[in-house]
Order: sequence, then C-alpha cells, then structure tokens
Amino acid sequence: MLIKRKRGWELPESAATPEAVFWNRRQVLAATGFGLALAGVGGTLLGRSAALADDAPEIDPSASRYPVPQNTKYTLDRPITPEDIATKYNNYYEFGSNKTIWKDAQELPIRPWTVEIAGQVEQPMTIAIDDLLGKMPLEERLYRHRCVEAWSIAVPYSGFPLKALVDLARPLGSAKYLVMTTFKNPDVAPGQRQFWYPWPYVEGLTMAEATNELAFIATGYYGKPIPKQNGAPLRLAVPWKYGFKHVKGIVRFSFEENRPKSFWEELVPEEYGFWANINPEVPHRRWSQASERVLGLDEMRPTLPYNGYAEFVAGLYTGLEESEKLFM
Ligand SMILES: Nc1nc2c(c(=O)[nH]1)N[C@H]1C(S)=C(S)[C@@H](COP(=O)(O)O)O[C@H]1N2
Ligand SMILES: [Mo]
Repeated sequence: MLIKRKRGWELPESAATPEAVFWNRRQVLAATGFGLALAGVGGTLLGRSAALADDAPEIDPSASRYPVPQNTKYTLDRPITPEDIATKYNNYYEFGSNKTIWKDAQELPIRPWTVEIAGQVEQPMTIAIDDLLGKMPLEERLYRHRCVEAWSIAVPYSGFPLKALVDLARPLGSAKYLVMTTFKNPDVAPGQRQFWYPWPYVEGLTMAEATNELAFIATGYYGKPIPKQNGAPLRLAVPWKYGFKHVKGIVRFSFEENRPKSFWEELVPEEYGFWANINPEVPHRRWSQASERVLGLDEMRPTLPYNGYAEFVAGLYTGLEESEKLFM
C-alpha cells in the first residue's frame, strides 16, 4: 500500500518502511478529516496503526514549506554551526537542566498546536499553527545566538518577522509589551513537574523591540521545520539579546500594558532581568561576558556589543541607560 510521494511532509525514501507509510497515510487521513471514516472501517486496523505509531518517524505537516528564500541582509562573521551541534546541545528546562534534552523533547506533541493572540488587541483570536504559517511571509535568516552562559552558535533560522504577527494581531494603543508564553504540559515535560520553577516559561519585549526588523519568529532550522528541542513549532529569535529571551514552544502572544516578569527574572532577579541585551563590558554576577565559546570551533571569540547587531537596535535604548538595567 504505497502512497505516491510528492510533498515534503511525506517520507524520505530511506524511511519508507511499510509501517512508516501506514503511519503517514493515517496522518493524511486525519489532516483531511477522513480520520473518522477510517475509524469506521475497522478497529483492528486503527489499533494496529496506533501500536506502530510509537516507532514510526513523525511527519511534520509544515515540511513542504521549506526551504524558504534567504534574506541576505543579515550576514555572519563566522561559519554556520554544524547542524548536529545546534540540534543536540540545547537549553530547554521543560525537558531538563542539562544540555542533552534533545531526545526527551521528542515527547512534545506539536500537532494540533494552537496559538492564542490575546490582551490589548482589536480582536483576540486563536489560530492553528499551520494556518498561521500560511499567512506569514517565510524567509531564512542567518543569525548569531549568544547564551548568557557564554557559548554561541551561528544558525540558519526560517520563519517570519515578529512584526508580521503584530500586524496580524492589531494591538491597541494601550499595548506596551508583547508577552510570549511557552506551553505547559507536565505529562510530557518532566522539568515542569519540578515545582520550584515558575512555569510556564514567559518572556517579553517592548512593542518597539517586538516590531524591530531583527525580531524574528523561527519556525524552521537548517532549511527544515524547526526541531522540537529548538522550540518547535515556533520560538523567538532576538539575536542582540541573551539566549534566555528566545522563548520556545510558544502558545500565547499577549499584548499587555504592564511589563511582565520573565521566567529567569522571577527565579533569580539578581542575575537576570527584563532587557538582557548583550554587552561584553557588563559581567554576569558569576562570570565575565567579554568572550564566548563558539560551539563547533575550538575557539573563544570576543563578544560584541548587542552581539554585533548594534546598528539595528542600539537606538531602541537611548535615554534608558540611567534608569534601566539594560544588560542583564
Ligand atoms: N521555553 C523555554 N525556552 C527557552 C529556554 C528554556 O529553558 N525554556 N532556554 C533558553 C536559553 S537559555 C537558550 S540559550 C535558548 C537555546 O536555544 P537552542 O537550544 O535552540 O540553541 O533557548 C531559550 N529558550
Ligand atoms: Mo541561554
């Protein structure tokens, strides 16, 4: 029972075992609304497919959208990090506090996935991820990523400018901040059973930051749908800010009048704040931020102000230096 392969969400040749093909077909049926019809055909069949589903590779229904054209405006000063490193050395506390959560993150179901647009907007709405992807202008960008822990990577994200989502949401004049929230599902995310963390993970930007051209929502990585460990189906990328601002697995965009308290700020306010702009001259309370370990190269490199993106974003902060802790 072979299905003709013509779309990205279908399987690569190598993976097309009979089980995988069956699983594939089941997903197609579910996606087109024929799932119920299949259920009517026979419980045995369905039962068997469910049993096989555990081993079958999961097919991301957005795969046919990638690769997308590259926006060449954003350039790197170093080679792209090998994909195998960027997808296997991660921070995602929902799945554990070590760097090797990539396997555990596969437990996260990413379909169906509904995104809520809420707060100070003309019309609050919920939208299914694949409908949202269909509305957004997808492009690829090469960005540097600098973690507050002083390691860095350089990666190809696919996705859309956050401003496109803001335009879709039509915020009211009273909206001052955009607050983004990660899923909460302790059944699949063991870290979320650790009660001392303030789940769900929350991050925020000012409206000026959110509509800056660099603010990006990544939905793809290395020319494919973004892997779960990197924040599927959508995560923030704000490359002038430390990595912890790059909230993963977003389910909610809320436009707010008041500044949110983000996950790390709530947990360790002496060390992590709202702004988190990268500045080599402002050390972390426990280590220097002057240089960074470039993953994949056996190399330390000096960290640049705003991670090298000052020309795009430094102007956002004029006049705030005195009153705000911009660099933690
Ligand atoms: N929901 C959530 N988002 C998160 C984190 C997290 O623990 N939970 N970690 C952050 C940190 S500290 C970093 S450095 C980046 C890492 O992204 P990457 O694993 O895709 O490189 O994700 C950020 N987004
Ligand atoms: Mo980080």
